[in-house]
Amino acid sequence: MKLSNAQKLLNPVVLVMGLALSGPGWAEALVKGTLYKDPQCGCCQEHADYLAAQGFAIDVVQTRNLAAIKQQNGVPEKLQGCHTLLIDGYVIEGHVPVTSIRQLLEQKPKIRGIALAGMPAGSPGMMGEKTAPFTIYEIADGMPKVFSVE
Ligand SMILES: [Cu+2]
Repeated sequence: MKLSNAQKLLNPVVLVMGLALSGPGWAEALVKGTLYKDPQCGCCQEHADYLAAQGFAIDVVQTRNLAAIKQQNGVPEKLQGCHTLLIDGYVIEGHVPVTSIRQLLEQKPKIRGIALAGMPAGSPGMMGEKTAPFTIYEIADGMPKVFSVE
């Protein structure tokens, strides 16, 4: 059941019925996550907004002790980005594009998570122009392996 924005505004009853009818399928489609960021970080918020626009339900938690969050979730220093996102028991570090996040959540590999280290220009939530493909690494024990390139 698809409604235009105008229809949603004009007819809230139809909208509520539509959600009720689509039931668990609709609820499952909503991916929930928690994003930890420093209160000063603007690009972190931009990434949270990008995820929300892609249909993720993200709780943004401001913290001045991000290092502790990264440590608790086993994010190695080399793979650290500016913020840390937790979804479904996985840690997603930095400005990772949703294609890779969806791939992670669908394939459910036995790793702790994935990371786009640093703050590459042009990545989701980051300003500037993309100058090279983004390499997303696995967060796992042993040598870092490439999870995806996009
Ligand atoms: Cu950032």
